Amino acid sequence: MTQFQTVPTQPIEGQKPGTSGLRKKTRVFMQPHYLENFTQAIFDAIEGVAGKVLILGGDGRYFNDRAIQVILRMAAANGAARVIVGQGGLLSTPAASNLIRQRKADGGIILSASHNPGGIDEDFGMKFNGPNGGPATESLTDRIFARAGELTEYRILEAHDIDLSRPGTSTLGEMLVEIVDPVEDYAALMQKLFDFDAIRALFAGGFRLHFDAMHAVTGPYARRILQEILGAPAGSVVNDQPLPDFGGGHPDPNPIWAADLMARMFAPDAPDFGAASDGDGDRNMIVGRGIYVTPSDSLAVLAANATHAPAYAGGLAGVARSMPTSRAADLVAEKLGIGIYETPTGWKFFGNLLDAGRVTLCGEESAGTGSDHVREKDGLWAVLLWLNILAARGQSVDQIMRAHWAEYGRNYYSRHDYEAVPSDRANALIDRLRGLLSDLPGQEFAGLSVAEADDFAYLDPVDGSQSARQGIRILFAEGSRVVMRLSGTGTEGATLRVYLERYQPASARHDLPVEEALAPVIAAAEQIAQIEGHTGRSRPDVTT
Ligand code: VG1
Ligand code: CO
Repeated sequence: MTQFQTVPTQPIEGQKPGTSGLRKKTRVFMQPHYLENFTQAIFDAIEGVAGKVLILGGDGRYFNDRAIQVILRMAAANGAARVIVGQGGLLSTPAASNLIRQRKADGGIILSASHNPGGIDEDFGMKFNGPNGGPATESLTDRIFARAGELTEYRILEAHDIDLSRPGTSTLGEMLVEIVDPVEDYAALMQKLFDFDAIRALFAGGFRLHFDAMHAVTGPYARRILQEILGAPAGSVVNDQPLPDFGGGHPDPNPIWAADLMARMFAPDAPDFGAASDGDGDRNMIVGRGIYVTPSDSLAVLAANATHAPAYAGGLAGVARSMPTSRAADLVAEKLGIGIYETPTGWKFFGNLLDAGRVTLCGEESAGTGSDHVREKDGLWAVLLWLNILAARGQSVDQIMRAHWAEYGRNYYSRHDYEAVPSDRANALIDRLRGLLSDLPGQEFAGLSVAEADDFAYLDPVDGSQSARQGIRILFAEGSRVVMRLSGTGTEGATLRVYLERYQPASARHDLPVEEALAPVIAAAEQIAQIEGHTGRSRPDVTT
């Protein structure tokens, strides 16, 4: 027999969603009432879930399975009509976004700390997406946080665990629980967007792919779509078994954490195309034989070539990029005569632009790219669009990049991360910069003169909402730029991100090592921000 319970609780400090949901150490999430409080706060902030349909799944990290059982029991006790769960508790973030839209659900809960490592001593996370399939807007996350701060009780059902291992429908109290294949609907969507015949022909012609799923959620998706449907040979997708600790690695697709992939792609017998994805499947990394494509460049190339894919054959409405992302995409948008939007970091800011039909493609420097097909960034989608373009153009990644730079110029780009810096020191660095902003224009640092400096503020052109203090921008007269902000996804101290960009129009100078091309910008950033003085570190912990 099932029994509803109202459990007395009290607010737990710090349940404030960051750039992408609430992220904490797994052990914090496992504390009594922690998950329950936050879940109830979400339900209350959306005015309850009575009679509603929700999507639920996660990236398979440690505690994913337990959290799903708890959330199901709470949804039932709160009167939800139906919860649709990915088999085995798995759903990639873009697949969850798609399911919300396909099934016209009222929203969804995605369990993931994305690119952060998993395990009992690592990170766990939880995000809520609304009926458009996109991340909760800032006003909603503010409401969730406010609700979490005043909670006195939550509702839960006493019941046995639901078997998540087989597709089918069962009941939990009055609520229906529907277990679905996590890949099926997503694969069908991809088939609609791209020229699968052309990609199939590419593989049939001997084109070699190496996709590293990093033991995260994309494994089953990549195996089904790339190998089973598109015919890439078995073994093209590696590390395709999702593991609770991602095999001990960081499921973060960049040259540092996907070092194996980089080594493979720079070896003499390298495959034609390499790619990787992150914990929850929304990020992508693109590598050609002997050439790494920065996410900022990738966005620009995809924008310039999207019409090769059936879904975008009619052209793009516009392009949006997060502020720290390089301005390579701006040059493409300008040439195409379409809109270009600059938003704060985090996918939630793209939702309104996509919903309003103002943009078709969006991207972030952190390896996130996506389109209006869902309301999240989408790792495998980016890989498929690249494959579609490669098939259509019949050129290598290297040839495509060189031609792109020759046409538009090259935006050399790098991000330097200083991780787990004591929060007071990181805040002091940013506060000091804020104080300097008005004096910077006209001053010279490492041979670069400052043209403009500000703390980025965003006015959403669709709903008029405002978001201030989104990152320090320093623009130099030569078209170079430094951006500095603190991460909103870490779980330990503060992470200072320093984004460095330098524009080089001349083809003869498109072959420089990135660090060399950026040297003056790196020196100027240090002189202006006194990074070593504040953090005590003479070099970044991670450079991507
Ligand atoms: C980081 C990235 C940001 C991305 C966010 C979520 O945020 O910089 O571009 O949207 O992670 O991505 P922050 O605040 O740490 O810089 V994911 O793949 O973690 O959902
Ligand atoms: Co992610």
